[in-house]
Amino acid sequence: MTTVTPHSRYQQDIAAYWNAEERPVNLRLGDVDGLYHHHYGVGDVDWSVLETPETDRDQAIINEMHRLETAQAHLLIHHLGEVKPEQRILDAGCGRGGTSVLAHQAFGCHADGISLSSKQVDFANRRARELGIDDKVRYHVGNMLDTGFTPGAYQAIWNNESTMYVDLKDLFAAHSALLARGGRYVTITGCYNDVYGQPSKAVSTINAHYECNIHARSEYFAAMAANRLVPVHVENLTPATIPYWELRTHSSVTTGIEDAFLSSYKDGSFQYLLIAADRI
Ligand code: GPP
Ligand code: MG
Repeated sequence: MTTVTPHSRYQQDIAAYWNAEERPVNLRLGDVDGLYHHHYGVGDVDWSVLETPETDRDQAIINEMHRLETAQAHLLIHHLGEVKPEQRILDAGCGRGGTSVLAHQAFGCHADGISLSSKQVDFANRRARELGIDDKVRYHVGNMLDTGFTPGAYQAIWNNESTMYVDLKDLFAAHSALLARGGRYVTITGCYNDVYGQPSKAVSTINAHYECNIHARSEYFAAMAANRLVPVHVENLTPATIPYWELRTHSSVTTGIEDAFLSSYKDGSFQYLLIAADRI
């Protein structure tokens, strides 16, 4: 396994957390079609899956959850705009690599993924080899705040639920340096709602569960504005993700965090947000 020296003790802890992670909610969903995601789902649920005969019901629920997670990735990719086959894109906090595979398939372009977890990177590179796309899709063990990649080399960069592991000012400074002028940045993230106030008990529970630090919604826009990233589209995906979490409570792959998501989305303390921004 490749290793890097993370910059902080916290990053070492995060690498260890994701190196140890083998939750069925991620592996069994990925096994459906070989696309392994580390994010949640959006869109309407086909509730008829709950009427499936008992022997097949759990697999039907898992298939449906996976469909909604893949729909989330397609939504993010849609907001990357136009990417030409000769251009490069970067998946910051790539997990087991699912979003990069779909983005490469959408654009035919080069995709780099970066993660602190050598286990995730090895897994993702193995999948790219199996898919025969490893000449164009490469995953790297590294720190998204200090990638060592070529400045200005990327037409698009995204964080699919990975911003809660980094300081946003540092993150957007790094992305701004890597993006070409006119390039696109997209994140889908969970953020706490400034209108509610400070992080609620459920938001704190989510932080403890994933060893992350969910940012305020306002922090995103302040840190983007400070780093030449100008929002072109902002969408509150909270109503679109609640059905996914409700379906997840009916599955055999619950992790115990479902109620914290559902209660904080419903009491307004937490939001599932998409932000797309231009690098000016
Ligand atoms: C990853 O999803 C989740 C995170 C990286 C952090 C939390 C995200 C927020 C929006 C707060 P996963 O697919 O690994 O999680 P799970 O195992 O629960 O499905
Ligand atoms: Mg998951």
